[in-house]
Amino acid sequence: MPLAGPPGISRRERTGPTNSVNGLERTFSIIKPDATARNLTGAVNAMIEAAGLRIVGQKRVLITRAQAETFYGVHKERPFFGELVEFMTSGPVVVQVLEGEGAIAKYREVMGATDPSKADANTIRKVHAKSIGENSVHGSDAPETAAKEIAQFFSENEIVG
Ligand code: RTP
Ligand code: MG
Repeated sequence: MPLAGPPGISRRERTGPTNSVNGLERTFSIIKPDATARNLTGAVNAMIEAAGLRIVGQKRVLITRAQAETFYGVHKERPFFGELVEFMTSGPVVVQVLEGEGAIAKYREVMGATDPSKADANTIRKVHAKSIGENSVHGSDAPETAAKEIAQFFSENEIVG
């Protein structure tokens, strides 16, 4: 079957830098080192999938200091920045692309508040997080950041919707 759009042009070029494909939104997720250390990847993924989000890209990696500093660059003047970079590079993480209707807001809901003591019942952070710093998961907060964060860690052929 012929591909839609002009030949020789990739899907990313046809659609532009977007986090929305076929009407479905994509968000970027990280299962953080405190969760991988406690063997919780499957438990977190079960909560993601139960909420109706589809894991369309996933890999377990060690992120470098430079990657962590870029990723959390918006927080570089905050007092917790050094600790945050230390923590995010302290062990394996699982980076993910999640897809679904309203995926960004839905995943923020599934994650719960940044501080687990303030998170709603049955959220990932309420159930699994250790503290505000070691809070088990990251999720993008807006379409622009989702597109940027996905592109930092995934190439187009690693995302299969
Ligand atoms: P994330 O970016 O990781 O999804 O978390 P978030 O949007 O809920 O929170 P954000 O304000 O973006 O903060 C980023 C991460 O920095 C750590 N943090 N530590 N010690 C502290 O007071 C403090 N505040 C924030 C957390 O790991 C938070 O997820
Ligand atoms: Mg954030």
